[in-house]
Amino acid sequence: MTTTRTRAERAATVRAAAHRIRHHALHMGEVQGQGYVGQALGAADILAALYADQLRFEPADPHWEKRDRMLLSTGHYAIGLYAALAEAGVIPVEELDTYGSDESRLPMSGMASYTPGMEISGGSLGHGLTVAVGMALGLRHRGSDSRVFNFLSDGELNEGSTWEAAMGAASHRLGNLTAVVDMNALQADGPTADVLRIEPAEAKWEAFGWRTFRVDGNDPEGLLAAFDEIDDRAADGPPQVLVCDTRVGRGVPLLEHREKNHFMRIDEHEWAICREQLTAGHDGGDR
Ligand SMILES: Cc1ncc(C[n+]2csc(CCOP(=O)(O)OP(=O)(O)O)c2C)c(N)n1
Ligand SMILES: [Mg+2]
Repeated sequence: MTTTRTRAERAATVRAAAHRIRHHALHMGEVQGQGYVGQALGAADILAALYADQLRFEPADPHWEKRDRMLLSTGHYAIGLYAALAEAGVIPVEELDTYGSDESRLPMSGMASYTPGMEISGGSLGHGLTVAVGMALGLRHRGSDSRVFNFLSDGELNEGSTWEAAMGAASHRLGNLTAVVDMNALQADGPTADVLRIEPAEAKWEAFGWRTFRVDGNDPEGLLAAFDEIDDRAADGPPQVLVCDTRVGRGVPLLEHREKNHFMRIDEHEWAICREQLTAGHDGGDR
């Protein structure tokens, strides 16, 4: 990204955006009384780095041809993406009140056909990277310099289709494709390490021909440092992956330390505590 702002200044913007994304996610969780709040909190810094710093898009025109494509393959993370899209001006903040209700454009798992900013319909895991490969190839054939990002989870690295797509991307030298993996060490049935071990993850991506980075996914400055190395819009290099270690529930200690944190049920009285803890933990920095 060409900018005269220092990385520290950009990181401050990302940190502030991530904080608002977390508040939006808590709000949507409260509307439903439950949900994948922990994932949204954990991924907020990554989503903020993407939408507040990396992605090229027009908030008023989600189908703008020259946009970068951000594919959320983990449908259940939609709550986090809606929060980021609201922060980015693609979805009106007031519309978050409708999250998960009938007739809403913001169902619990986003729909490409009617959710603004949602490039693919999620739900069935392990398909995002396959679609991203096709999109990246298609954009390159058209001479476009748009980039394709695929946000995927560590649980999705258990899917064979992810690795078929990884091979395809390297074979076609899709340098315009970046995978961003939320390594929160968790999946539906428990810790990823216990369900199906995928470490050492970097070695696997490298073996599949990807240029690989690994950072603390809750550290905006580190995220931007990695994204700066990745960003060259070179459509003919190896595909690149950023493996991000994150913590479920990040920013809200009550949720960070909760057992059964894949799909959280949060008591009515706890939402206010969550909001207070989130606000108390923020350093107050802003754009
Ligand atoms: C193909 C497929 N298999 C199973 C599921 C059911 N499922 C929904 S979320 C989830 C956990 C996937 O791991 P991850 O995304 O890492 O979980 P999280 O970090 O959100 O706890 C599973 C198995 C699914 N949606 N799609
Ligand atoms: Mg996970």
